[in-house]
Amino acid sequence: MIELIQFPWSPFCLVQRRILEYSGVPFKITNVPNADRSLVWRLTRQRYYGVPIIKDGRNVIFETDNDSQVIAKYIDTKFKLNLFPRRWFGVQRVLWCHIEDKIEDPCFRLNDIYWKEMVPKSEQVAFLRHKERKFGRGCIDQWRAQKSELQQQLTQRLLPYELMLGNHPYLLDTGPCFVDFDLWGMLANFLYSGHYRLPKNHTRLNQWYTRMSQLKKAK
Ligand SMILES: N[C@@H](CCC(=O)N[C@@H](CS)C(=O)NCC(=O)O)C(=O)O
Repeated sequence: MIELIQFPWSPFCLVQRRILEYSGVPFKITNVPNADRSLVWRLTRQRYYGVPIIKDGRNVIFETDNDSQVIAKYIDTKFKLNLFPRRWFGVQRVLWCHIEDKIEDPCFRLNDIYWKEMVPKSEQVAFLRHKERKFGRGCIDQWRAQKSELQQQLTQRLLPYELMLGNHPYLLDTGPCFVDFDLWGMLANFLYSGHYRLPKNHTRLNQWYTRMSQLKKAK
């Protein structure tokens, strides 16, 4: 059985979890502490410490660079999900770079404002240190102060996706592609704390999000 090694609010882990759920195959979730990647390090034979990774029997799958999508392509091929159709090869590549940079950025900052509600007490000091080492001292307080600007930024950056849903039920086509799951994961991270709603004006995106949250591959 495929094992997804993750932590629950990570946008990138949410993408892979949703793809696995969509596939309908049974899989196992193993959560690791945000600040302790020793399991990932061991499984990848000291080649990777990020999440997610997946383990499928003796195969351990992990990304080779920021935009590689090795895990999604592995699941897609194994379960014949058709999330990477040839005609959208180039367009998807452009879109996932935008989604995982411009969309992910305000999403994770807005969710991290509520970090104390997600991170177990025993892991809080390591979590805060990790964030402050990466984004500077007091970063989470700054994001809290910028909350409404970050929300406005997210609303603006989501407009192209709202427009894409004008002609078909998924971003590119009549069925879902990888970028649907990718965008879903970023937004699921934004909504994880339970303190936000998707921008009301983006009505198609709201409907699409609800649909994507439950979508199962037709048998
Ligand atoms: N492009 C990678 C990005 C994965 C990623 O950035 N994961 C974060 C957690 S959300 C991580 O583990 N970063 C390394 C760290 O926290 O030390 C993917 O799609 O999986």
